[in-house]
Amino acid sequence: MLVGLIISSPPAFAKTHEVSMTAVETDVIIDGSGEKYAAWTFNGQMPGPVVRVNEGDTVKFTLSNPATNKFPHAMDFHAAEIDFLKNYRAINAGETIDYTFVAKKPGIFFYHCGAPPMIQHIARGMFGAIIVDPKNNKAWPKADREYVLIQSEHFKNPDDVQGMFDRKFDGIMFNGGIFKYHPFVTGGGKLDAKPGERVRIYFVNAGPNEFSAFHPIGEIWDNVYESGNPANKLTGVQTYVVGPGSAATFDVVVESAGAYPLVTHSLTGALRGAIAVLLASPDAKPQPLMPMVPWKVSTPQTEITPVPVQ
Ligand SMILES: [Cu+2]
Repeated sequence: MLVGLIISSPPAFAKTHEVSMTAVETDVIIDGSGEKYAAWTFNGQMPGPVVRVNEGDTVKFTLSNPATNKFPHAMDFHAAEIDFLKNYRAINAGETIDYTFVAKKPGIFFYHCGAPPMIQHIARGMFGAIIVDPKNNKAWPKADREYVLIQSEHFKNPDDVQGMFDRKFDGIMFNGGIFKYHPFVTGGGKLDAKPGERVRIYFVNAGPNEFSAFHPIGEIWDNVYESGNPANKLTGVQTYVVGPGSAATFDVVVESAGAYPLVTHSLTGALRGAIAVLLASPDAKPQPLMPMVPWKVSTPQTEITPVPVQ
């Protein structure tokens, strides 16, 4: 029995993470003009905070729905393998829920509110990413730089649930912003890298409906890892489809200095907001894992345009 006990014990390196989030119904800024959107969020930001653990770690999760909110909310972690009815149920304003899971499989996973109508809770901003780093860090090459990018649809009228069912989106966002990483757009930023660096993009498609055809203009993905699991390795990929509710990890080694727009090649999405420019320069500075949350508005403007200034 002693042997059994030892085998069933968690590995010595496994940690327990206490992760608390609060459902916050609040306005967020979604573009460089300072446009406000009546969002529903985790922790007041869209997307919610990035959760990062190691394969085998335990997550003790608590969701609070403050009494000041108007709607029920919930949390569904795609990295967990636990009972849906018990753990992912919606809680009313003024309630909390907690549950525990072990992140058994490495990868990049979606998390989202599942309160009905789920299509609206995701469209309004209740989504995010959890990275489960592989136990064996030699399972893939070391990345020199890492970013999280989450694609989602923007519906101008946050109460038009029928429009969401009818796929009538007005824009596609990366990390909760229209052209958020487009340096030619007022207030737009960029993703930095140095030539020769292996840049790892943890990519999540929050949907709620549209597929992403993720493509690096001027480059080829060195490797794509389905669901971000090193065991699911593809090589030399031009475009990789990530469906709503799915995720993948993309490695690109930028060969030379220049601009490499990362887009969904579903052009109705790219041209309505889903362009993130990876700018390769020898003096590139470090950036956070998910840059610019919340959006930093530099100069107010009345119109957003992706056309370069002459
Ligand atoms: Cu919700």
